[in-house]
Amino acid sequence: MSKKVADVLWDMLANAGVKRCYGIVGDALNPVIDALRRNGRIEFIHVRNEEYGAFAAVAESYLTGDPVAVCGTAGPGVVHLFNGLMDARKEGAAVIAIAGDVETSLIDTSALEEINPYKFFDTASLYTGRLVNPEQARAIIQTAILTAVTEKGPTVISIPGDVASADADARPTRITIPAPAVLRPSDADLNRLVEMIDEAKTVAIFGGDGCRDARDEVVGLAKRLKAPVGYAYRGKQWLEHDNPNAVGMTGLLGYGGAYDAIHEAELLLLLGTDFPFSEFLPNGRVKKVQIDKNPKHIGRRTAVDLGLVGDIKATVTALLTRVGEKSDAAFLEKHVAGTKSFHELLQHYVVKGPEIKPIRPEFLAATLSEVAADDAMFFVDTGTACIWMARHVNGGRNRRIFGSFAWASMANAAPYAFGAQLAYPGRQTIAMCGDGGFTMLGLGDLLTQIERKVPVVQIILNNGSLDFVNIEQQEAGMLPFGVEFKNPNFARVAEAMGAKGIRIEEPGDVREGLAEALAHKGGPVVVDAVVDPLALSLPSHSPFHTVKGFTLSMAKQVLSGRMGQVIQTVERNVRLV
Ligand SMILES: Cc1ncc(C[n+]2csc(CCOP(=O)(O)OP(=O)(O)O)c2C)c(N)n1
Repeated sequence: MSKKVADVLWDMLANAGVKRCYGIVGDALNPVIDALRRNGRIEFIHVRNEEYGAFAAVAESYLTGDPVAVCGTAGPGVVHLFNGLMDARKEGAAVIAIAGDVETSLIDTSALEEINPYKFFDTASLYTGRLVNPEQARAIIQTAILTAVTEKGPTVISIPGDVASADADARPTRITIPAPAVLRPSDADLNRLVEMIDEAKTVAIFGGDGCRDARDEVVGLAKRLKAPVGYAYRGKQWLEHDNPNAVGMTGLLGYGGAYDAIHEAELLLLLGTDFPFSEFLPNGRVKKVQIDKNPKHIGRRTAVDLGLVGDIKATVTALLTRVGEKSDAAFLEKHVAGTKSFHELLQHYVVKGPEIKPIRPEFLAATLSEVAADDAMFFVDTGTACIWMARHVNGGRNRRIFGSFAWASMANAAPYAFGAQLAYPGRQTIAMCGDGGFTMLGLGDLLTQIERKVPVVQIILNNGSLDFVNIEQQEAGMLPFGVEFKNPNFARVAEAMGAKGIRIEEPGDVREGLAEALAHKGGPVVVDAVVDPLALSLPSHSPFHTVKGFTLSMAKQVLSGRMGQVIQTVERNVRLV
């Protein structure tokens, strides 16, 4: 049988390192999937919702660095992919979407399930190609793959069924993937930076995911400059562990001395970070230098005094050959001490945890951090889980922590964990899910995990509410509205579906319940952790309007007869400070 266009597609994707394609089959996509079956080198992961597959692909690609494919059929199928593709765009994952398209004879006729792929994918996709003629195939597929891999983001190949099953052009379809280029700033800019460092009495560092391959270099620079190191969520896993200069995170989830360190330093080095909360970054007297391989990141969150385009490893390596050692450690010691006392404060609900019911999420997360393996992979849902993971789960050289930190979608953790487990079979994989998030997307595709017997542990923070929004509303001085719901017993639901279910209601059962979940190897586990819905959390540095808003909300609740809840909330949380 002669090669079809769809055969060329999977050949090229497999040659580029794609190992899996997540999605759902159907009409326009059928000839494409038939070719995947014939090809045999790429595993098809049949999910129950395309969005779940797209999130799984994001995690797989983020962790492995390889491109990963997803597919959805024309119209509704590709629409379901979209949220995951936005996540890939924001989190920087090479996801290639194979989008079913209507027959070429129907294009632009408002046919059933027709969607204009250029318009629809425009916001998410770095490149969208519509394959309407077999002769375009090599160029479109090549461009989609190389763009995804080198620019680290999603691309789309829209393919009508009739073109997929047409005979392929006979020309060769080899593809080569270049290793990442090394990017270093000019000597002039590096010298300017060295001057600024030499002039500054005190230096602080704030790093993000750009420090991924440069951990040792950044920690080495911090040691040399006696600089405290704060980090964005995406930098935590690289810069926190085994780093005596670590001072935690700033922002809404913040903890430690990071906020003070970056505001009190004479010079702040922003390394590989696009931290979006400008209000938590210093203005005024602090001089700022930003280094990033993506020039679009420079100066967009806060005005900087010097911007350098380069990858962090190459740039810091070059810097280390030029900067001298600073001798005064007082600034560093002050902020490390501040971090230590903040940490002690944070331990309040961890230490008291065994006696408090409903279970405090701080205690749950800290216990999880203790019982999890040194190379565990943690995934976190957008919601309060992000707070507890940031503050109470410790990273480690071989641990991974990943969330929808830049896109902030709900329901990301369970599919992330699924994709990660497929990429690293047998490695401990933990998703900390909101009950809103898990019921939004995780529950249906728990069936996929069960069928594949993947040992993913999903811990559901069963607080009966969209708690993060509950906090947001209170901080804005509103009355909580639209945030409560009723949950089933998730452990029993999981058991009925065929997974292992563990319900934890008693604080005394937390350690044992988590250990049992992590020891289960035969398939997925759902831990239904009934946690305190009133475990609200104010940011480490609460701007005045936040505290005022919170107080106002309390006042409104009192006036509306919710006094009991107010007393409970205040009573439970004021003990923290
Ligand atoms: C798809 C999506 N819808 C809505 C939001 C807005 N949002 C952010 S956090 C959150 C609440 C999450 O609730 P839940 O999953 O129950 O976790 P909790 O905060 O209670 O731990 C909502 C609604 C979002 N980020 N993503």
